[in-house]
Amino acid sequence: MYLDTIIVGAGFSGLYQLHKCRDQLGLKTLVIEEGKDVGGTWYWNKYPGSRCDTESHIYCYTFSKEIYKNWKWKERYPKQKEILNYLKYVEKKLKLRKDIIFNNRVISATYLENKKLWSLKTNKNRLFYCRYLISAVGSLSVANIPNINGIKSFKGDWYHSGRWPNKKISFKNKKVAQIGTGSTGIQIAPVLAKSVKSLTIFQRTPNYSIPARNRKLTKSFVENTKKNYLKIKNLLTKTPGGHAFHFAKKSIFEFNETKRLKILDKAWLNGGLSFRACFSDITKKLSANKIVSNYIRDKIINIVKDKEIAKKLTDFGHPFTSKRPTLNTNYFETFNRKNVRLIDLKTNPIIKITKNGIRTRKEELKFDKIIFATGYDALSGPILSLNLIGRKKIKLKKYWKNGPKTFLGIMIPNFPNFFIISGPGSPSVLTNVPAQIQQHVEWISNFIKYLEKVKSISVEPSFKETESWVKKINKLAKQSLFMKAKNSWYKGDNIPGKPKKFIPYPAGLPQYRKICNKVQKRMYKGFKISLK
Ligand code: N01
Repeated sequence: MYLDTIIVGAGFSGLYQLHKCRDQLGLKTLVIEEGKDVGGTWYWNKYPGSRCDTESHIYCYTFSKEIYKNWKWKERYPKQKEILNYLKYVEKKLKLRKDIIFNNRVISATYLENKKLWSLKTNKNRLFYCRYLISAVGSLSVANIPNINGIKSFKGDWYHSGRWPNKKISFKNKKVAQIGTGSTGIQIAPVLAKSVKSLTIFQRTPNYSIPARNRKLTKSFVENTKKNYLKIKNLLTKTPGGHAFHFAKKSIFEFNETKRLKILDKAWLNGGLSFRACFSDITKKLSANKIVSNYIRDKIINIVKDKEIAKKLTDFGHPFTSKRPTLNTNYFETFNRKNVRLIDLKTNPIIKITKNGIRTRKEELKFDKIIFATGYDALSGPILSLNLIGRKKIKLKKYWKNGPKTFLGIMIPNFPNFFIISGPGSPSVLTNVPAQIQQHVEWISNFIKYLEKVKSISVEPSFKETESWVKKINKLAKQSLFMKAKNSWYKGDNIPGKPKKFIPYPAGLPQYRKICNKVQKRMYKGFKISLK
């Protein structure tokens, strides 16, 4: 099957990109999706307690006033099901389904230099050809399932949060093990704890977490967001993370202790990701960060009744926000329940998974079910899973051997006409992802429009620009607090053998947008465009 454009993935990015390519650029476009339906992340992440920790009125598309105004969010943070329904609504509204094929995973993509086409193969042995190939596979779609000895011998069921089965799973009265305490684990535990017989949480690194303070949205709030559609849309282009909050202008050091505490208490009570923005320097300056990190530690210690457990939950060893900040609803309170236990993997590591459960250094534990909330081979993993072979038979795996290299996070030398939405080298996971996705889809679409106009047969970035983009990211990362975390998936530390390089662009969405716009204005300087 021959197409102008193939998009891989039918989540937030793939759906919008299909609309742009098909309906605005007039290209014959197809989306190939592994799942049975649209949704991407929100199709796969059906684990108990799954919801977004960005606020609903901004965790959505803003490109269409009509779509924005016609959808009513119910809660401050939308549940997985609600986001999935939203994406299905958008898909229906834009009549996208007819150009999506489901249940097909792209297993290889090879550039045919003589034909100037990409050839794609799926796991169902279907073959496709296209001129433009766009990755909309997301940043967090390749599950990290730790290679723990004995997993095959386990008689019970096990699941990864990001590959949750499509059927209903009952945990009622079961003995459950949960490995991992990142954003996902912190969401799962309080929900599961209510119905299981016992929940044993295996923690490798304690995590800072801010109260989410979820609530039902009032009618007037919802009406207000719709009235202020343009204002909100505009605001999301101005804030560093594409969120609806600005960072405070003043440093924490401009206040005395009493005033500081008052500001922190107010932000804590409000909850949400904006907590980190209540002073200008929490995410930037170690001395400011320390004060806030200690504040959070004290809050947690106050919640958890058992002081030994509280200590284990707060033995952080990294600054707040140097790893992905998480939100919680009663996560720390969960450890006050009689049926919940914390295992600190630092002092009591897992030796193996057995027929009946998990053996740690200190004991043998029996479980009916194991949940891996162990995260992802982030950003580069999903792109590498496409098994791309570019010009001169160059394998992407080889070119990225020492870490992902892209220009603007969008294109790779020797991989012509291949575009990435929210890929390595773009702000992606450091932002409110739909905001970044829209910026990328619009930029890529403008680029393709230009390429069509000038009758380009192929385009790729120069090595020089690509190398200098990678250097720029490394330099920016070095100046940031992100590098103060010993182990973080932002730097690939969670995957054995993965190059330890900071992956996303860390200087914020407005700065990144500015650079992209400049490249566009300068007729795509940094890209080599070959004409017919
Ligand atoms: O994954 P994580 P996640 N043995 O990598 C531990 C998005 N998200 O799924 O910190 C034992 O953050 C690991 O320990 P450590 C969001 O961007 C969004 O929770 O590496 N433990 C950690 O505790 C988020 O950041 C929403 O030492 C192991 C945990 O598993 C991203 O997804 C909701 C281990 C993994 O945490 C990923 O979050 C949920 C091992 N071998 C998620 N390997 C929204 O609301 C790893 N761990 C939008």
